[in-house]
Amino acid sequence: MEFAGVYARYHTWMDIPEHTLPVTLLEGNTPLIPMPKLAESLGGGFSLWVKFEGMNPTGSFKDRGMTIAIGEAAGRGAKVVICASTGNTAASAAAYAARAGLRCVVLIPKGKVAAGKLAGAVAHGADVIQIEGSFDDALSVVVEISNRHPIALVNSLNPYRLEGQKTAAFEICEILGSAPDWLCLPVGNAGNITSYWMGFRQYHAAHSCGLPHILGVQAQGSAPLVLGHPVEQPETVATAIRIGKPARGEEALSAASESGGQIMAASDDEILAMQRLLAASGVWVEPASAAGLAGLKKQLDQGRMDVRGQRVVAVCTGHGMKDPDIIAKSMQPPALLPLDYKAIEKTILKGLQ
Ligand code: AN7
Repeated sequence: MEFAGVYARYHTWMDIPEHTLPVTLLEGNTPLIPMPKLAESLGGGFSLWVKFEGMNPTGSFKDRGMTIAIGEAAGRGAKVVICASTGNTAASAAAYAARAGLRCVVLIPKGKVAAGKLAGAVAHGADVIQIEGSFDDALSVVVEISNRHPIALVNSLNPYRLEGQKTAAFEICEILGSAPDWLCLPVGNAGNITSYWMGFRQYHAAHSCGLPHILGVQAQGSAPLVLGHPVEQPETVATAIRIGKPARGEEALSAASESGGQIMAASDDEILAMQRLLAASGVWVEPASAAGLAGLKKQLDQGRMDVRGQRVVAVCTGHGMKDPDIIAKSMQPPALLPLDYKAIEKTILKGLQ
């Protein structure tokens, strides 16, 4: 069967209004990549897959929810959509709004959005407003604007975002034949962890495919769900999850406890080290997307989790290409040589010894 996006494939599984229109860029159906080498380097004895959500049309998992949120907004006659964003939501909203012929307004925290994400929002014709504040400040402004004006909010407070995002859980169960034992993923505003837990429970109710334990991982400098209180000035190299007051925090904590999992924090160094390990296996993700696996590694190293004989899926939420500056900062820059055959040959052979 030809794959025509998450609405076409799964809309009968979604609690969405009749008026929702299919507005698709053929999102979803992302690869579940076996990672045997990485599993070995984490101690071995278990099976590991990466659900590479960076392979969606705008390079992140946000497309799964945005196709539904924008389709719903367009179907009820909205002309303008709005969101706050650390970057990926903005790029996704801009693309799907363009597809549906809607105006898109995005609010982003000044100086804290990766270049590729901002460029995406601009390329698709969104009105981008940078504010002197955090993502959390931006979210409270857009919520108020959408309450006062006929402008549709497409952040994950919008329930139709979750209806679309939960389809990733269905895909994992379909490929593996049942749910994995563990699902690891990064947590920012906590829409995605909430969506996965909804998806796994729904699929289990229909197909008795089991339920995973969920390991949600925040960045240490912005870990409100670990600390138990909001973080006023969140900081992390993983700018996608630089969020101090998660809108779906309660649901995230429930997903972790009901599933027998947990929410934990990983440091920026641990996140960047995992980004390099993933890249060494051929999968280049943005820093936030390495957080889930950074958390898994930390738990395994400290003997706090035992996954021997089990199946673990790590969700890598966004593509590395959207945040190339991080690589320039954290790795060796390329050698620069004159166009001199001997000098180039010498450098190459030195690397071979
Ligand atoms: C790559 O784009 O919040 O816990 O405004 O871009 O569902 O928020 C991005 C979040 C993980 C966290 N990985 O997901 C935004 C935004 C990547 C992300 C998350 C984000 P949620």
